[in-house]
Amino acid sequence: MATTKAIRYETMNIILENLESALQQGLEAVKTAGAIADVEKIRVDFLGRKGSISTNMKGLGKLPPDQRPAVGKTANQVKEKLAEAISERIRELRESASATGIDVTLPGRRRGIGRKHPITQVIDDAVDIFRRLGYIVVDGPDLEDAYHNFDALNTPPDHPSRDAQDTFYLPDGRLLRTQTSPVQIRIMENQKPPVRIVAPGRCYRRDTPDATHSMNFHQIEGLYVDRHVSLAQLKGTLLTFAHEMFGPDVQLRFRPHFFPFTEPSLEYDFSCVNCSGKGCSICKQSGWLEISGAGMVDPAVFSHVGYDAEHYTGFAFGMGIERLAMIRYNIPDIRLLYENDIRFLQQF
Ligand code: 2NM
Repeated sequence: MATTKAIRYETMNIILENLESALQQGLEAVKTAGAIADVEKIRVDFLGRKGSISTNMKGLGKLPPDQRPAVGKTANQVKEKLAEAISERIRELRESASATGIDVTLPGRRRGIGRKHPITQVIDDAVDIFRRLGYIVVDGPDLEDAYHNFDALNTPPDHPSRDAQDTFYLPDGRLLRTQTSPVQIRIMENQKPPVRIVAPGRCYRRDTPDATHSMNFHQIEGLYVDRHVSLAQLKGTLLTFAHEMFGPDVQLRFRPHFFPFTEPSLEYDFSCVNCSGKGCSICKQSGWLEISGAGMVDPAVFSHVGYDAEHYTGFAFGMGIERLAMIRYNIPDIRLLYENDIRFLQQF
């Protein structure tokens, strides 16, 4: 009889022990839970219909009637303690979330005002100047064919600029334009003179990058074709540009040069914007800044686009945008223009 009684109590004690250990496990889990979702999962695991408390209570009906109230009472206490710990932990997590995340009393975050990249500023200003002189802005593809980039520009098949060392080619023979002149060829193919256009845009050359060279740079090229267009008009146009861009005291000079697409060809310089021509470190004591090239369009170019070279003449010129930006803003290294360092860009 004594043995039976002992067994009777042992079953009850096992249930009570299980409840106690479920409580301890639950409290521990609640304490270490880092997110509200984790706490909700603990609630389901311990207090849910298939949770560990309910599972222990399944044995309640098998206990002798006199033991059931004590076990039921303990189970309810365990449930209450866990439920309270869960609510408390959720309240804590909510509070810390609003403390670290959303403080409605903080002032709003200021968004910095954006600005144009110096390259874009120079393109826009140059385009404005040429618009006022009557030029129309045109563009064309960066990916060109050899005909528009070289042949139509009277560049012979063995010219070094065509070499794969200097030009980026696709396997199919197309290439990344090395200048924006192919845009002007395309316009002349489709439009009779008079033509007065500027073509700003990206160009690509297979150069080794250094302080003054980039394999991806920007140009603006101009073209004016009509009856009686002269070299003197080219000079007046470039001088007007120099004055509009850098001020009324800038001087212009021409030096003889050669390009396949112009005859005569020339390179042109502006007097140093920094020292007014007296000589300084920026103009390497020469008083002059090399800008780019220009010339009278070669009759061979006109014949490629179907213009009658007996009736029409034209001038063309190029400008390196980065070069103009470096002069205007006194930038010592072309690579600064491509690094997108906000501390650099904020200065312009
Ligand atoms: C330059 C220098 C000299 C040029 C020539 C042409 C065209 F299409 F009319 F033949 N466009 N641009 C030219 C002439 C460009 O850049 C240094």
